[in-house]
Amino acid sequence: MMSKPEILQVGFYPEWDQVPLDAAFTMHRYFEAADKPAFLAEVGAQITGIATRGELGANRAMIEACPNLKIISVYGVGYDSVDLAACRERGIRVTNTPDVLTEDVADLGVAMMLAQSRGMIGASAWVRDGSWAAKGLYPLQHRVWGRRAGVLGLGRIGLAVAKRLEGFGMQISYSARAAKPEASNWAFVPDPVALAQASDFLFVTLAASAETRHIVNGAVIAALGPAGMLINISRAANIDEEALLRALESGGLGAAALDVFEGEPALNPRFVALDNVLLQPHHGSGTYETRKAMGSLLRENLLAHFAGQPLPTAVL
Ligand code: 8YV
Repeated sequence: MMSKPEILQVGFYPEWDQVPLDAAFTMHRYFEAADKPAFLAEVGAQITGIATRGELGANRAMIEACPNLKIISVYGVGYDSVDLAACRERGIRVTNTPDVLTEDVADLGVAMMLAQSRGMIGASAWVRDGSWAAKGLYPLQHRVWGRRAGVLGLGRIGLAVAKRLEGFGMQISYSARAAKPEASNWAFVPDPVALAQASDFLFVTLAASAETRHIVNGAVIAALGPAGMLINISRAANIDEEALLRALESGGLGAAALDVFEGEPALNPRFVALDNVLLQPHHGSGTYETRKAMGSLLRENLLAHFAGQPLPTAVL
């Protein structure tokens, strides 16, 4: 009987993924190892595949600890935490899980905008803690419909966000490498500062890379301004968090709704102290339906590779 391929499992997967993974592969649970460097030294030579998560990736040290590595399968659309240069040097395949999560991430981004603009988290507390009865009407908030939305990055998720915003009658502008034919109804504004100036709500939806690091800088944040809201459903690295915190603390930016943070799940405690920020735990794709689809695609890519078949969703 052929031995099962040896896979380095970087992070947790739910049981409905873990059971079929254990059936098809010998899974080495890196995330459970107390001494991770020692664990890699022990199992690295046996590893021919890595199963990771979008936010965890696979760095060069991990890749180099696995001299027989052939494929990295990412549970997530973002592969910015995978060292692609190290993979290219050795011809290591890389796959991700696009499309299956697009709509959920877009849903959450729009929900975050609505929840923060209409003060829904505070309003729920207002009812629950008796303030409604004791203090009367909840303070007025701000509408969303008909206002200006900017989408920074019109890939799969940005396009899904913009289509949702059309339903709110919003004036939509977007930034991308080039104008997109499918976006002819919206204004193409390539410069991020100009896009922020044209927006009340600015969605950050572009894939993270070395080129996009801190693309949302102090100038973009200032252009969005005291009445503006920044919504980030991409990666924290796309935003200069220090500039963002200063603007939120000083009133230079009206509000933010964030699903990702530098150092997550730990985040800068200054965010927690602010009442003009909606905080979400990197949950854009966090539904049963979507995570099950992501897990299936993660496995399909690994199974296809070891069967010598074309990879369903290859990045490299
Ligand atoms: C994933 C994400 O759910 O797709 C990505 O890149 O960041 C999320 O949608 C997360 O990485 C899974 O752990």
